[in-house]
Amino acid sequence: YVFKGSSASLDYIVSLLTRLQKNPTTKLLVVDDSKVACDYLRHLLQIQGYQVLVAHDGEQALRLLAEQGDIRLMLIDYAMPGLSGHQVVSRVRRQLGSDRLAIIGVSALGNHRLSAQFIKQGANDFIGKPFSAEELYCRVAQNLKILEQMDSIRQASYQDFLTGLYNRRYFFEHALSWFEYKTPLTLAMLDIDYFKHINDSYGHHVGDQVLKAFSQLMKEMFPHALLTRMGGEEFCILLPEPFVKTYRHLENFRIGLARQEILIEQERVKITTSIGLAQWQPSIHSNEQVTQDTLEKLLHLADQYLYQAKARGRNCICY
Ligand code: GH3
Ligand code: MG
Ligand code: MG
Ligand code: MG
Repeated sequence: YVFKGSSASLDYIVSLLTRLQKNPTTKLLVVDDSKVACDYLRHLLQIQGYQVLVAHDGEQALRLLAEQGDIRLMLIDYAMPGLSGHQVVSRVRRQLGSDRLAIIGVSALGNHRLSAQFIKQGANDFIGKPFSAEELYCRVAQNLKILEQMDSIRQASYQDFLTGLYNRRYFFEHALSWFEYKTPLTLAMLDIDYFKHINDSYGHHVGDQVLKAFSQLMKEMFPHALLTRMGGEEFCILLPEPFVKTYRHLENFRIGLARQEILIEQERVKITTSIGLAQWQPSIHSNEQVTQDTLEKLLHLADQYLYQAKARGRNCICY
């Protein structure tokens, strides 16, 4: 109905529908004490397919940002009763970096101190009033595109390129958040046995394919775990499950792996894995602080058990 009676070209409609299909809920927040200004911005942005929320003062804007969690861009006026646009930006930036939320300051054109101050407080961009719809669209689209690029860079920096699993960096930045749910956790360290032989016998690139196949098997067996390639042929499984349950799954995984042949370019490759298993129990009585040290200790313990599993002859689990 947006297009009824308008002269939007077919190209425009197709590009809009494509964008809606790709990204149906890019949420924007418009903050302005003037209802007329809010309605105008909302109208302009909605016909571009964005989902638009509105706040009439700074406090309401801060509340919406906290509640919604997935607002990608905020357009914010400078002069408002209560918190000024600058103050809101400065507060928001204590929580959300410019790689998570784009902020465009809006104010009367010609006052360069206002625009500079917006940027100094952490806004990504600035638009002077009055602005054309075209300028608004360009700036919004450009800032959203930069966020998307940031997202893909972040994702790439957290992913292991060969296997698609998480890498060490992701593990050490995020594993601790798994301790917040106050449920028992089990952590397993896995190391493929005699992997050097695989490389020596079949070549390094078959070795790579084996690592990929091994990772795929882990994903299928442990869809709810945090799966990390810690390095080389060493992997970590973190699961919010009690020890006994994880142990059973790991035993099935280990036995299944040893039985099967991985088919890679006419080669039938057999591998086994050694596993060290450690558990963490949330303390019910004390208000124990979970720190990086908690994680390091758990890893160290699992590592020691892995070492034992190797010493015991490999293809087994120690705990
Ligand atoms: P163990 O049973 O004691 O673990 O013996 P291992 O041969 O698996 O252990 P070692 O640590 O001696 O060798 C690991 C090998 O893994 C050496 C290295 O060349 C190989 N490797 C590490 N990363 C990769 C990789 O990305 N691709 C391939 N193809 N091989 C890798
Ligand atoms: Mg105002
Ligand atoms: Mg090994
Ligand atoms: Mg190793």
